[in-house]
Amino acid sequence: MTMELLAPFTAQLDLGSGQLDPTHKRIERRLMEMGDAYLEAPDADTLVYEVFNLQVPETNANILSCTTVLQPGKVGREYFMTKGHFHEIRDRAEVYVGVRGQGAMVLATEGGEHEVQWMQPGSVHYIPGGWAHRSVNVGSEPLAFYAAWIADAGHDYGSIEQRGFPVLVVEEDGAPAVVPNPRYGAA
Ligand code: M6P
Ligand code: ZN
Repeated sequence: MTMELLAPFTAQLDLGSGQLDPTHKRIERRLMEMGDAYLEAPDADTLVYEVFNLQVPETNANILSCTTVLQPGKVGREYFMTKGHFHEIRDRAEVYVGVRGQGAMVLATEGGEHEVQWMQPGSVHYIPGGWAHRSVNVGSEPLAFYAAWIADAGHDYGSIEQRGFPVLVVEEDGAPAVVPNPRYGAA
């Protein structure tokens, strides 16, 4: 078997800002482009999160990774969150490591099983294949985490845009609460 020999590389993760240096590709998500994800319509085009990617060939022999820096904030009672996705190749797994701030990871299967895990600096999360995942910033400082996944996995956003997640993470009496999503499953 022949294999492509890549050059080893090292990047530096800034534990304060969550940024990776060097970053091969940076993605920015603003409220207006993900407005439908929230129950209430956002009224400003605020920056919600940035993703700092380390690129490698997208094959099942490689591992893609990135950091995400998710700003604190809310739309109505819902905390700022990522879009969330299944992997296009459903059985591909992923690992998250909390770097800064306080977060919630909402996980769901296509069958509607769901789970919420709490993220903090040093928390390590294993996301098995078949579980969609979304991160939510439940604190008052930026939430930063590192993620690594099998590089051919791909992102399926469409399923989440159509059905949503079974639960929402909202602020209730100044603290995060997990509540049913009244719009879950609606096409
Ligand atoms: C994590 C990983 C990335 C993902 C990012 C933002 O860092 O799961 O693959 O892109 O979160 O989440 P999303 O793509 O759902 O907006
Ligand atoms: Zn993923």
